[in-house]
Amino acid sequence: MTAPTFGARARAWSRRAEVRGVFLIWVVLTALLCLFSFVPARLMGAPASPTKQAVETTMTLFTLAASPVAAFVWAIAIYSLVRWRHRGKQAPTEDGPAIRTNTPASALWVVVSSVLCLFLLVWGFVEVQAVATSASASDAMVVDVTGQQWVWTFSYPQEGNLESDQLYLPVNRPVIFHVTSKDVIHSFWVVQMGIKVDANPGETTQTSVTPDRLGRFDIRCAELCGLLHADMETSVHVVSPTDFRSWLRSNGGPG
Ligand SMILES: [Cu+2]
Repeated sequence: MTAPTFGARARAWSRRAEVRGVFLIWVVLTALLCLFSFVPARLMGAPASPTKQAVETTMTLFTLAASPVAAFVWAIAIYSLVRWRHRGKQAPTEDGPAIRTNTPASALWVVVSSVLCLFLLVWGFVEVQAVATSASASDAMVVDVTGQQWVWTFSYPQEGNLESDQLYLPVNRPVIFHVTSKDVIHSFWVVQMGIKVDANPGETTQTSVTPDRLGRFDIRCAELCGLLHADMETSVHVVSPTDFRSWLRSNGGPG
């Protein structure tokens, strides 16, 4: 008698009830997760900078890549819980046979994990490199940001240290934020521009962005900082260069 061929063994394997059950749950869960993977990145509103665009693409892509993996683990767990649940009042008297090794399964798991990790790593490096360009731009505008319980203050060192509690920025010009705090730790978060950095007392942290859409966007504190933390928010107004100069002039800046 000859041993069954690989094809025959695969066909027999694919006809097993547990393989079909897990596969079915895996397909449904993967589809659901992929469907919802577009949602989280879009909850924060339309992007107002290339950085936020990159954040959205990355979040969506990473969720898509993780969906089949998560669904596979859940599919096995759900199938096992439903199909092989122990029923009856008595505790089960014996366990199933221990499976110590399954070389094809281990090999497949290692290969799939490695490929996924490598892809995420390379993608991450490329995107970080791409969004870091604002920080090295020669025409970048510097804005000093100070957090204190529970307000943000902005000052423009290149414009005679003009101070404001609203942030005004000219469109398409790179900005570098130097961020600090007067009291406790806050976190400077420009929601639709996809940047966030801690504001620490006695330290200066830095982040940068190039706003590329006109409009008014949200600035929030993203670090629990006391009683009125939830109210520690203000707006950033992205305006044309001409409007920016007239805003500077009307607020006592050099214009
Ligand atoms: Cu806060």
